[in-house]
Amino acid sequence: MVDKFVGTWKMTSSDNFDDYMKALGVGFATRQVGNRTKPSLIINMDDQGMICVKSQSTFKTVEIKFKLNEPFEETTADDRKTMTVFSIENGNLVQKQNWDGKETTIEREVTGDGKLIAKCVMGDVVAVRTYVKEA
Ligand code: DKA
Repeated sequence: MVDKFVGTWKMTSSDNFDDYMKALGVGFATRQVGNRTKPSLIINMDDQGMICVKSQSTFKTVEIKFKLNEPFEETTADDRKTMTVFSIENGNLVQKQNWDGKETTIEREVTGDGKLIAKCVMGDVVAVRTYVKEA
């Protein structure tokens, strides 16, 4: 299930991300950098089922390690401290972050043409970020 997500992905487009960051409560200066940054997403899984997701960019590199369906504490690139849980839903890798009574979801899908699409949802705001596989 997770195998198709494993690899190094490079972001090629990002739609409505500024509004998504605003909905998260990200301040102006960080949004400016966030809008300019094209991260690489590096996803690995070991034989114990531990998954590593690393988002790497000139702005910031953040790495999280977790098992599916097991909540853990995450510090996000914009410095939110969230309780996060990953699951597989309809073949997609779904990340739910909860903090300060709020919730956002990042649903990642690998499409038939081999792209990784990250759909970021906060309330009624949706951002879509597209990645292509590098390795
Ligand atoms: C993705 O492309 C989604 C990343 C979501 C990051 C939210 C906060 C960014 C603040 C700069 O995998």
